[in-house]
Amino acid sequence: MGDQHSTVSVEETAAKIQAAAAVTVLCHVHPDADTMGSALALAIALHRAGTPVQVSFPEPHELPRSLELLPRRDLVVPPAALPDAAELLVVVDCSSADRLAGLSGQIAASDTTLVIDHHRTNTFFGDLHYVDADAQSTTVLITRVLDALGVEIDADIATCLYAGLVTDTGGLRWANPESLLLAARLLGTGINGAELLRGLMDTHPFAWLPMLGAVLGRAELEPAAACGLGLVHTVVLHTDVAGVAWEEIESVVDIVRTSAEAEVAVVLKEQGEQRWTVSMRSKGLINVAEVALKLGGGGHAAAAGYSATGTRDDVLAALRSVLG
Ligand SMILES: [Mn+2]
Repeated sequence: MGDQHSTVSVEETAAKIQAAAAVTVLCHVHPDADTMGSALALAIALHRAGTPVQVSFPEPHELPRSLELLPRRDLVVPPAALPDAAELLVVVDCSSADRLAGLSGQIAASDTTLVIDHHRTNTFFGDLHYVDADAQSTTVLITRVLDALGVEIDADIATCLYAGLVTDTGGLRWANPESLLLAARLLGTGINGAELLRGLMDTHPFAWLPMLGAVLGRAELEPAAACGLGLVHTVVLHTDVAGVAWEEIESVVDIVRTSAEAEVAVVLKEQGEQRWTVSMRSKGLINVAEVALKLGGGGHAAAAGYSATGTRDDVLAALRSVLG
């Protein structure tokens, strides 16, 4: 296990990748566009350079519909098809080993685990870490690595990088200057950014609408919670989600967080009998990554999450006590 002393520069990261005879790239469980875009961008570059490379992610090994927009998914293999041990394991967009779920055993089995991530709550669980919490997406970091490797950013790689960049910046809503400059550079390769963004962020099956109706109808506002800054929360029950993929459920919090009266928005998603995953968003006054850390999870200052057990009221009570 590494620690902060195992931090490496972008040049050292590129050199390590260049020296590897074969590379396995792992994404986090329930992959999103940032983890998969990062993995595929790196894999496409390595494949082109003649380095054997494969991408995988933990079970359930089912790619969200929106990520079918990404190129070269033939580089993605199911966990069972991975070698037992990789010479170089690159883990992208994962703040902790548990985000690899059933694939976390790959860390101990590989010669070297290189973690590339932008979560402030990263636990430095590998051997080498290129972690920069000021980067707004892991694809920003992958771009720096590809530049250090002298890789040409073609349309396929640009599509993967752009997918992670736009989704992790809320469709560039909170993009910083580095992100916007990167967006301009990637669009300059000729990719259709509007079509990609619509497919990734603004497209849902019809079943999303009745699910939203039920879930938003039970939203509650607690003006006194979160130090008086206001908390809005709702619950996604198992019975709401028939015919709706988990990625559709992930989008609920982005609607709940628009409530003007609440600094913090929370969605409790029922995973089983008294088992929940909790998504949190803040508007900037409360650091929800710190809240999530205290409750066993992690994330970013404005977007974080954790797992919890108990009744809905137990989970909300524990959350209120941390939020203040
Ligand atoms: Mn990310």
